[in-house]
Amino acid sequence: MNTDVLLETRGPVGLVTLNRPKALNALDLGMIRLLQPALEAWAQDPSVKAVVIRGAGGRAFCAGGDVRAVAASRGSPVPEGQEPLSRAFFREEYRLNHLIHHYPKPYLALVDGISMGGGLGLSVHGSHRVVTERLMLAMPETAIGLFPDVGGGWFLPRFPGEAGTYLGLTGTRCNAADAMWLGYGTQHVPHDRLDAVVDALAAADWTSGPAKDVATRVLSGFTTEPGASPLKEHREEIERCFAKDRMEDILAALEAEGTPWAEETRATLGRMSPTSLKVTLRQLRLCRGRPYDEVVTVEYRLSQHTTALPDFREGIRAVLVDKDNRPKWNPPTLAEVRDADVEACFVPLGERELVFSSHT
Ligand code: QUE
Repeated sequence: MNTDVLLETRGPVGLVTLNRPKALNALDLGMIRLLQPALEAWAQDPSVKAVVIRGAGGRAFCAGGDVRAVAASRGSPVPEGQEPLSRAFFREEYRLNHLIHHYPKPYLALVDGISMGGGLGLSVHGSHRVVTERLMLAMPETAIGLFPDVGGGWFLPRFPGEAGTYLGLTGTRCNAADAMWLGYGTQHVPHDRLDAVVDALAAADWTSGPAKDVATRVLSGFTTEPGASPLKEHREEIERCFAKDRMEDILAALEAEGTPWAEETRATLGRMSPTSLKVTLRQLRLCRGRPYDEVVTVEYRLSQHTTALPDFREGIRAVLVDKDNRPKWNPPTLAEVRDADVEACFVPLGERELVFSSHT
């Protein structure tokens, strides 16, 4: 029996526990295949009033997608009659995110600890994101030759000003106060109150009003102040430097800024995949203000094209396999990444385009 996702009901609450703590609850295809039918069934079940999702182990909500397995599969031949993991994984992950995005009931993520990449896909699309003082939030994909997927093209441009551009390009880690300022967090609740939150949701009177309002009211009894956001303190510099449409212009603006923050940011960008940076900036500009379903179509194309490029396997090697954190990017500099190489990542996939049926 696969116990990587625990599913139970607590009265009117469908409770999901991501249960791969050794891998920081990173989402693999098996977990997606447990989650999708359970969430579909709860959406239809009138006795379930809300869904709560959390991570086991106390360190992470979800560290991302199982990009390591995808990278490994990119390097080996696909058995006859089978589909490559890179195709199945991203398609099913996007289908799950789509279900959550359009979920007909309150969907509450208790985001306690690490939440990166695919972890945002399992949380940002729901109705409530309860964050705790242990939150560590990031979209770090440019460090592994990828791009901010799972709807990054949709939610990053909705963060204040250019904060999403900054976070998507640099992979900067945010704390709970940052997450509340961004609008990712909807409630800040102390870590040691989360079990009580689940109990209160299970005991709530769901007939007293619209389910979303009931959930909000229950949570309001647990909220605390998150403190000042370090990210917010840099919002003016972020505006000045990241409201550009070309990576070269962002780097020039950071250089002109000349502050320690700007120098550190420039150094961070210098470690990321140059191809990823250019693809990500183009993604964020192209998708800004577009409806979610359109953004996801673009991102699925990006997932298929970018995982075939050398930087993806090299990024996984450097960050997750050998952990030397010394990736050799190809091409190695922004100047060598041609516009045509960037555009090639956005090309439609013909008969393999992502399509959603009306109820998924
Ligand atoms: C960028 C990413 C991921 C990452 C690191 C990055 C990612 C991901 C993981 C991860 C971390 C710990 C694990 C694991 C995976 O790290 O998507 O299985 O135990 O899943 O810089 O996109």
